[in-house]
Amino acid sequence: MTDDIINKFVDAEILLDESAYKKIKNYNDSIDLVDSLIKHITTSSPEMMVLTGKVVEDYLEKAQADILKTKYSNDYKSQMKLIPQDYDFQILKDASNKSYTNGEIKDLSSYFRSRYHKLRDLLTYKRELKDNTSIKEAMSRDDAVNIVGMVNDIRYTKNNHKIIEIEDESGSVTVLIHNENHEVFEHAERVVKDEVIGVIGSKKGTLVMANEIVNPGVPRIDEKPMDFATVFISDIHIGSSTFLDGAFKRFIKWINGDFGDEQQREIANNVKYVVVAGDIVDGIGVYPHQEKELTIKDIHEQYEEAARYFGDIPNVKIIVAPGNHDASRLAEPQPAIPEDYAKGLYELKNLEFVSNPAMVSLDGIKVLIYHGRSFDDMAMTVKGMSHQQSDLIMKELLEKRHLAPIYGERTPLASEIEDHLVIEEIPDVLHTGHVHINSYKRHKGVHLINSGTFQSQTEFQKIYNIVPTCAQVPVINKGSLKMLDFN
Ligand code: D5M
Ligand code: FE
Ligand code: ZN
Repeated sequence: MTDDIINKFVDAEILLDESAYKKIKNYNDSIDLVDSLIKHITTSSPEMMVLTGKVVEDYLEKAQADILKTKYSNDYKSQMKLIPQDYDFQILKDASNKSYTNGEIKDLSSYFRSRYHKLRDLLTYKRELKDNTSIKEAMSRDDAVNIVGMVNDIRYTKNNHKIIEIEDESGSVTVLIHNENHEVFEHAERVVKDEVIGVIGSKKGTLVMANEIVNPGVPRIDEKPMDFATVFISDIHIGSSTFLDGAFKRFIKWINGDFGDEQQREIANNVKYVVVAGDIVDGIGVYPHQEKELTIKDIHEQYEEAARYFGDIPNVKIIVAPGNHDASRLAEPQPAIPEDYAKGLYELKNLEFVSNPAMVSLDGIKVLIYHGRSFDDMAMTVKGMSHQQSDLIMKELLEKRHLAPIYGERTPLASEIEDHLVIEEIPDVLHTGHVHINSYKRHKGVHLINSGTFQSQTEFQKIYNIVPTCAQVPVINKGSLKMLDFN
């Protein structure tokens, strides 16, 4: 690719400076751009010897303006995206190549130590916990208690007070939360096993009476300017007999400017990125008797079919993370979908694969992508939480600064040397899927999005009374959420 760019200019007897080269290389469709640039230069300024970054920039700006003009003329058609866009795409965090173990037990202690230290560091930043001591030290003194620990047990007394057992490297202690202490008790009801919390209270014999439970939490973030649109989808389940191919085709037509009313086409025209948060295909052997519900029974074929669909979305950067139906190991963090399974998708030059979870930057907007397997555990464990309201779960995970706090339930977590599911950096957008039900909330400035599904209700979901919201696609258009319906 790199040599192709240079060779083409050499053939045309045009020299490139470094900034021009970088700008061209960073384009999604750089070879098309090279061809059109050479044609443009040889016709309009045949004497040009050195192509600078500024010329490339001006050329693209003019091209964009021409597109807008076309848009406002007679019809919209797909030509609006014929010119490649200038992406600023970066992968900020990806666990694909940072997974060192097969999830073997010997690494469990380093995994938990990593989790504890990362979260304790975040908690120690908090004003109210800056003087925290070890549990051992707190219990050897007689004054106020200010500690940070990982939750290893939660239960109730017979009088319905709450008991939370926490531990650090020095020891463990039993924390009692009185049920008449409403505010703290209510917080304690949301505490789950294996999360790391701060406890402020007083010593009472061998117990700690809690006055406050502290989460690592998130500060309010500033709104960033966004002059483009990003589309969020997940749970497409290509290969399943319940995959809504008609709706997905309409979605693709819309992105290409060929579907929808004027306002919807206007949004389509702004789309620069599509983020896919897992379950792109239905996979095989994911649940018992799945083959009865598959129209494509080979996982390679499912990805080839996916490549045909996504191949119809040119000039938009597509980012794909795996889910529990994809061809990646099940334990999280899940490495990116491997090339062996998805050759056709790997051939699409505007498509990028990342791990689950992963953090990417889209023109400076940080998007944390997580499929959402841990929502099953949260919905099962915490009163008031459900698949229907994944926004409440996302808010809670953000405050806990961990994507899958509960260890050893339905969410298989790989016991790596490092815990990759700690939310170390606050994203601008947290994008999840898995529950097949759309949700959206703004929490402290962070967009919390669940992108629903393109699969209608399955037999499995009927049993669990899960009613999916199908083919409804969230788009952040210039900073605000729009929902588009492709039913
Ligand atoms: O998940 C589709 C839906 O099914 C989603 O709402 C979660 C739910 N689901 C999936 N697996 C489980 C388990 N093991 N328990 C409870 N609920 C579950 P998908 O990942 O697309 O199959
Ligand atoms: Fe799914
Ligand atoms: Zn899923």
